[in-house]
Order: sequence, then C-alpha cells, then structure tokens
Amino acid sequence: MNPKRKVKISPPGQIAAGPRSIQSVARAIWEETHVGRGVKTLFKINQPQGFDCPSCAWPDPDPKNVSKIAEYCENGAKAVAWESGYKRITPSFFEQFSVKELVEKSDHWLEKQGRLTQPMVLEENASHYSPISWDAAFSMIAKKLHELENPDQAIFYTSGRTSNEAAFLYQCFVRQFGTNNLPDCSNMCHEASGKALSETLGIGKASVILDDIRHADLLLVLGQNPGTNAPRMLTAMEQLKKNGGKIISVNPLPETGLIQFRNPQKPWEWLGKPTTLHDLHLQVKVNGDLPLLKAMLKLLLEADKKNKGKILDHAFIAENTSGHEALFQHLEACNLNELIAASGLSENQVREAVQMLAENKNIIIAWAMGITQHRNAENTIREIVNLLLLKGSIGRKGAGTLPVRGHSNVQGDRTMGIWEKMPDAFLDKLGKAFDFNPPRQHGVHAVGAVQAMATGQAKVFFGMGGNFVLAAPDTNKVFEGMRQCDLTVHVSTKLNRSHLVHGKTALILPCLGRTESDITAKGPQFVSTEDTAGRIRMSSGDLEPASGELKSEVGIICGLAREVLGRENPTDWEGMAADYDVIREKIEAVIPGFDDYNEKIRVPGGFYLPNGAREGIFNTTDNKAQFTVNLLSNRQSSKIPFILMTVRSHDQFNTTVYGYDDRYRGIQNSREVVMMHREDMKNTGCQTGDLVKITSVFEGEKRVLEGFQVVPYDISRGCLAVYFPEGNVLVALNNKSDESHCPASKYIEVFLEKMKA
Ligand SMILES: Nc1nc2c(c(=O)[nH]1)N[C@H]1C(S)=C(S)[C@@H](COP(=O)(O)OP(=O)(O)OC[C@H]3O[C@@H](n4cnc5c(=O)[nH]c(N)nc54)[C@H](O)[C@@H]3O)O[C@H]1N2
Ligand SMILES: Nc1nc2c(c(=O)[nH]1)N[C@H]1C(S)=C(S)[C@@H](COP(=O)(O)OP(=O)(O)OC[C@H]3O[C@@H](n4cnc5c(=O)[nH]c(N)nc54)[C@H](O)[C@@H]3O)O[C@H]1N2
Ligand SMILES: [Mo]
Repeated sequence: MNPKRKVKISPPGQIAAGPRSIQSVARAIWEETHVGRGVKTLFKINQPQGFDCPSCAWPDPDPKNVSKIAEYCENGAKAVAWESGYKRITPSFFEQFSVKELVEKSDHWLEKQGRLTQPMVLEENASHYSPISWDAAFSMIAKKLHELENPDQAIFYTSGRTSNEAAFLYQCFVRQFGTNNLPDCSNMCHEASGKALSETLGIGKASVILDDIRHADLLLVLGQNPGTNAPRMLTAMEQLKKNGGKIISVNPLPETGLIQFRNPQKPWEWLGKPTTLHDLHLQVKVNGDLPLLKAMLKLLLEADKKNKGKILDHAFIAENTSGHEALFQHLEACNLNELIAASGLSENQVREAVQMLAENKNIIIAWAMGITQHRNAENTIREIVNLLLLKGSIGRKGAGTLPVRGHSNVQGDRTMGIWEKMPDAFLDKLGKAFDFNPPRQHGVHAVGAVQAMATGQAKVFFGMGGNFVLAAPDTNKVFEGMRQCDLTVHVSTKLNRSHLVHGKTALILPCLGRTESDITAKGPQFVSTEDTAGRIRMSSGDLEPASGELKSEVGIICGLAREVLGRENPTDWEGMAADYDVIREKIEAVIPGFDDYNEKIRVPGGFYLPNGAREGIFNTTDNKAQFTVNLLSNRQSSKIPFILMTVRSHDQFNTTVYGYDDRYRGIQNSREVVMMHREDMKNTGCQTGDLVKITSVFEGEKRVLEGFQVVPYDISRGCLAVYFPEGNVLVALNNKSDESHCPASKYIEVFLEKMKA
C-alpha cells in the first residue's frame, strides 16, 4: 500500500505566527472565498457585535481592550474562510457522483467541494443521494423513530460547534422523546478533566479567566499545542512573559508554538527579536506526566522541609483542603528514581522545574489532549490539582487550573445539558419547565454509542454537527456500526465521511454556519456560546446564507421536535424557533447562572458564569478542595516497543483537512506519515521516507495501518506520532479510561516494521 502523496521534509519552525501566518491566511481566503466574503467576515470575528470564532474555545479579550481589528489568529481565519467560501454542493453534484465514488475521495476533497445547500436523502439501496423537502425529511425521521421498540435505540450525537440555544433545545427534544443517549465530542476530549476537577475542586471547568494569565508567575503547559490549536493563547503567553513570568512546556514534541512567537498584530515588532516563550521544555515520554508530577510533588515536599515550611502554602492547605496527610505519606513511600525514569527525563531537568515551582507563588497549569486522552487521565489531572493546592495556587488571581477546551462551544453544550448522565437536579428543573418526566436512566457515551450500533442495539444515529465516523475510535468498528443502522441523519455544513458511511437510509440536513445571518419571522436572531473561561457571549453572523434552503440548527430541531412529538406536545417549538429570546428564558429557568440572560447577553463582552473554585469556594462533599492519592498505572509492557500518539497538524480542524502541510513541524505534502526518533529509526532499520506497517495490539486484537512514511523527528525515544483522524483505525474501542470512557488516542501500544519495497 503506497501513500497517496509523497512527504517533503524541511526543518521544523522555531518561531510561531509572524508574517508567514498572514501569508497562509491570505492564501486560504483567496482560494476559498475569492476575497470579498472572506475579508468582510474576518473583521467580525470575536468582535462584540460579531460572531464567535468557530475554531477554538479560547476566550476573547475584554471588549474594553479590543481594538477595531479582530484579535488575529491564523487558524481561526482559516476556519472562517472554510465556512464562508463561495463553492456550493447542489443536487447536480450528487447526480454526478454516486456514494460509492464519493467514498473513494479524500476527506480534504469532500469538504473542499463547498457548502451543502439542500436536504438530501439516500433511499434504501439507492446509489445516489437525491433532494428531499424539509417536511418529508422530518416525517421520515419521525416515522423511523416511532417504529423503534424503545427510545434508547436512537442515538443523538452533538459536536461542539452547536450554540447554547440549539444545544438546549436539542437535549430537551431528545429527553422528551425519551432517552438520555446524548453522546458528544466532549466524551472524546475533556471528559476526564470534567470528572477529575468536579471531584477535587467542585467545578469541572477552568478556574482562571483570560486576564489571570498575564498575572501568573509561572505557566505550565502540559500536553497542549497552543500554536496550532489555540493560537490566540500565544498572545496571552507573550503578555505573561513581558510581565516577567516564566513558562514550562511538558511535551514529547518541541512544538513551535511553545518556543518563540512573533505577534502578527504587531508588524513593527517583526524585525526585532521574537518573544521567547518557554523557559524550560520537559520532553517527557508519552504519558510520562503522572510520574513527572509525582516526582515534582515529592521534591517540593522535601524542599519545604529543608526550608522550614516556606515552599508550600501551609495556611491555605490547613484552611481550604482535605486529605493532605494521605498524599504526603504516599509521596514519601514513592521511589524518586523510579518516578524520574518513568517520566523519561533526567533528574536535573526535573529539579530545574521544581526550583521554578518552589520560587513562584502564582502558578497556572494549562493542559489539553496530551493529558486527557489517556487511560489514566483522571489520575494525572488530579495530580495537577494536588500540585496547585500544595502551592495554594487556586482561588487566587493569576493562579489555577486551565483545561483548554477544544471546539468553540463544547463547554456551553455541556452546560446546556448535552450529557448522557446529567444530574437529577437538572432533570427535575427541565421536567418542570417543559411539563414532562425526563428519563433517568443514563444514556450512552461516544464509545458506548459505537458499541450499541455494532451490536445492533441502536438503530438510528442522529448527528448534530461533527463527523462521528472519523472522530470516534476504532474506525473500522464505527463503519460497521453505522452501516448496521436503519437510519443515519447528519445536520452539517459540509460534506464529510459520516454522510458516506451510512445506515440503510441516510439524510443530510444542511444548516447555517456561525458566519451567516439567521432571520426568522420575528426578525434577525443571534445565539450565544461559552468559552474556556466560562464567559457567555453573543454570536451573530451577517453573511448571506450559502443557500436559501438552509435552516438554522434551532429551526431544524424545532421542526423535527414538532413532527416527532406530535401536535399535542405542549412545548412551544414554533415560538422558540421564531424568537430565540424565548429559548433563553427557558434556559434561565432551568440552568443556574443564567439570571437575566436576555439582558446580560446583550452587554458587549457578555458575562461570566459563577465559578466557585476561582473564588476559593469548593462545592465538594465537605466544601474543601480535595487532595487525592493517584496510583501509577498503565505501565508499558516490556514486550511493546512503541507508544503511539495521534496529533493534529497545523492544517486541519479535527476531521476537516484544510491541506497537507504541517508548517511548524516542517512536514509537507502528506499526512500519511509517522514521526520517529532517529535512534529508533536506526534500531528498526528505517530511513527517511521508508514505508512502514504499524500494528496496534489491544486485548489480543490487532489493528493495522500500512504504507505510512517515516519522518525523522525530535520526539521522545520509544514514542511515535501519526495524525488524527488517520490514526484512529489503531485505537481499540476499549482502549479508554475506565473512569470517564475517554478514548486513549494518545496511548496506543504498537509494533512497527519496515515494509518490503
Ligand atoms: N486549528 C485547530 N484548532 C483546534 C483544533 C484543530 O484540529 N485545529 N481542534 C480543537 C479541539 S476539538 C481540541 S480538543 C483542541 C486540541 O488541542 P491539542 O490538545 O493541542 O491538540 P493535539 O494535536 O491533540 O495535541 C496534543 C499535544 O499533546 C502532546 N502530547 C501527546 N501525548 C502527550 C503526553 O502523553 N504527554 C504530554 N505532556 N503531551 C502529550 C502532543 O505532542 C501535542 O503537542 O484544539 C482545538 N482547536
Ligand atoms: N485519534 C484521535 N481521535 C480523536 C481526537 C484525537 O486527538 N485523536 N480528538 C477528539 C476530539 S478532542 C474531538 S473534539 C472529536 C471531534 O469530533 P467532531 O466534532 O465530531 O468532528 P469535527 O471534525 O469537528 O466535525 C466536522 C464537521 O462538522 C460540520 N460542521 C462544521 N460547522 C458546523 C456547524 O456550525 N453546524 C453543524 N451542524 N455542523 C457543522 C461539518 O459538516 C464538518 O464536516 O474528535 C475526537 N477524536
Ligand atoms: Mo476536542
């Protein structure tokens, strides 16, 4: 199996952003939008009167400090150009290409064909999608749902771009239909953070806001690649550095966005020296974070003893926490050398980091998928909390937890009740507000959804956005499951693989994007979203919709809910579809923190949700922050030579492949590559560009990826990296955390062999 494209390699970049990022955006805008629509929209990103950038969930600066020009970010701009492009997929496209032909195309090609413009149906045994009216599509779905033996045979997935208003209505419709089967992309993303943080600090979200970062003395960035996946974070990191703060990055890769930065918004600084970001890079082994954190804690404890209690915040510990005794005992019993060896670092490196932790008071720890997508993710996150608590770095300005969320409204969707196991307090209020009895039995998470489809328990899959077949683990299993369904439906903006790997009957329902105006009988409507820091803000697009046939997500849910739940259903779906203020009134009635929603959302910049941990209030069982003892697990078996992680390139948004160049890493023209340390290449007899076969082994089952090209890279020894979603064929469904069921997409035990020429 030969790769479709031959890789080209150049030295990895040393400086993130700068003028080259502007070039890259200019190209994207030119190719996708032919300038007009693209440039107009760029000026509206994250402006108080504009739309929320559909790329990541990084918070916007306070509107008081925002310049007339939007805060600039290369990948946000690409996401906007991708959505607001001029190309359209019309019914004649589907006449031209059969599903069989489309399934052979690359993921890049599929989305590149432009925006979906009309509802389409793939009838049973048909070869081509054909147009269908909205009414006929809704009654087709209603008929299939009514034919089910019970509502739990349907699965309702959500991706994180869905607005608060749409998400709230969606879960309300699904629960009125009778199931909690509401898996979402968060199940594969920050689920572990939510779980570990709720237990220890009483809130499953960040305890810091944007402004805290510049006040921090020390920022640790663990398992996150901000230069690519949250580029606006670099501006905040630059401010921290200018204020004298320090940064430690912990990553098996030396990511360019953590090394140096040239602010693209300050062209006058482009010729001078770039800002150096990290002061120390700890190149851990994949999943070496937990032993590293433990070693740090142990050394901090020792330093504290030597320095007569001056290193840890004993007053904070005594007043605000519980459980430190057990942790101290556990740490004393741990073997430092073993911990350091398991981290993949040298003792000197760890001691250097500990020195920085000891000297500084206001510490923020940021993390993303490099920490959450592990079988022991919750243990690592609770250890992060232990570290912050020892230093009293919670509930204070410039200090705290920063799980950096992915999708632009993934956090809001959860707040709105998109979860397979919302607590009873939420369900009680929902039932009261809409006069029904919400189901109480927990639904399926993302991995459970695949299992339910594969075993034939689920027969209908409905996707509110996203690209489930590529995002979920174990690609071949997901394909199998989807194909067994009676009906698969996707609400989407662009064509993707989930439309082509389908159930017996399939529907594509095209919707408005963030950048477009949403006008109902009651006039223009806006929606709202929540960012990583828990701030709710208005999002209002003003581009003309890609087609007159598009419906908003809210419109689709309300139309479908009426058809499925019947005329006699008391919910005012029509009223809510026409006037989003009515939806927000209902949200206010059900969800704490949304008092005066309609007023507060109209204030430029929006408002913050209550955040106990930030104020030092811990909503845990004993109202104290919890120290925990987290055992090391998940040790690599000596028989397994490599641990493989799946990562994002600089030219994609999740399963959306913008192009084939990973600019910062110097890997061009192909995504079918595996990054490998030079010494490991030597030991396996591999040379640059050689084709290899990668085999993952989990619970005795093998999964194979063939024909990937070897790229020498500065990655920790014994570790490999391939791109997501290509690497997903290697992730066994059961290779997941037991606590939160998040797939371990960053910890895949594999063998690698060179293929014969
Ligand atoms: N442009 C763009 N922006 C995005 C996205 C996108 O695809 N493109 N996706 C969005 C979404 S949904 C999300 S969740 C976020 C994802 O944002 P990230 O979490 O930054 O995304 P990944 O590429 O998965 O990167 C994980 C990082 O963790 C490192 N890593 C892997 N394993 C380990 C480990 O065991 N330990 C440590 N310390 N590090 C490790 C990798 O080297 C990599 O730098 O970005 C969001 N923003
Ligand atoms: N191996 C591996 N697997 C992973 C990950 C990993 O790092 N490694 N990361 C995981 C993570 S963090 C996440 S969040 C998931 C992502 O999983 P998803 O959220 O399911 O995937 P996306 O690729 O973001 O979805 C892209 C599609 O969304 C649709 N879309 C875009 N905008 C809109 C909109 O405004 N409305 C609607 N209705 N549709 C829209 C388009 O049709 C587009 O094709 O993948 C997970 N899977
Ligand atoms: Mo994500």
